[in-house]
Amino acid sequence: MLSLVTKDLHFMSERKRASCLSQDGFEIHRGVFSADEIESLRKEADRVANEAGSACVRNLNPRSELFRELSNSPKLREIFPSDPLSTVRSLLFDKTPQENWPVAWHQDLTIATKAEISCEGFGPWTVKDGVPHAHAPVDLLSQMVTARIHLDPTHAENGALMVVPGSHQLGRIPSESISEITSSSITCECQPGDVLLMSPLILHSSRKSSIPNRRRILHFEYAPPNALDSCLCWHEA
Ligand SMILES: O=C(O)CCC(=O)C(=O)O
Repeated sequence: MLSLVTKDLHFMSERKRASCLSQDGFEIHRGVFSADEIESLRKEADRVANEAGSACVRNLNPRSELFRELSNSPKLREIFPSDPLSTVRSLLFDKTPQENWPVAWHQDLTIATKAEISCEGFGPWTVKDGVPHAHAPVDLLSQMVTARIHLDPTHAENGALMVVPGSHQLGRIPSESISEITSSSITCECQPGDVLLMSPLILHSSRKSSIPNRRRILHFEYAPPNALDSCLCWHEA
């Protein structure tokens, strides 16, 4: 089954066409935010990262009114495949020459909730920065969308995201099958103001930066209202 789909993935990535969120699991929107808008977002990102004392900051909602407004801004809403979607998790990734890390191939399989509550289909549970996270059913994850707003030029050399087009259609990918399909990966190079939309189920990774440039990215996850089982509440919604 997996090798049949893998053939399709190779076929899709060979075709030279603009990517499409539903088919490929990602799409890049160029120049969504202006240089002035990006400059104020960079200043806010630096303030938030300094205050948190970390290059990876979770739960931006209570930390920044600007980011809260941004996650619901008409410019972002306009590029979404469907509406309405609620922001359910937000992060800032600030790869700097001092704090610079590789990210192994993975799918985003967890969601952040207000409390750990036993609920069918959810788990195992972990706690990240004090917030309960559960592995979520594929059916829920497939309704979610992530928007990554690029604040700096992001190339292969400074940790641009790599994705395997179409891999979001494979459900949960067993770890032993990952290496079979990463040969059809592509690198999503972006400029400040570009927005990458992706399914949390797409297989993705990033390399450690090999140049001393920053790579600030705002990462917002969205879900349709009422998509979450009623026994749980999103941490940020
Ligand atoms: O920003 C990156 O380099 C990777 C982040 C990531 O993999 C994730 O958000 O799951």
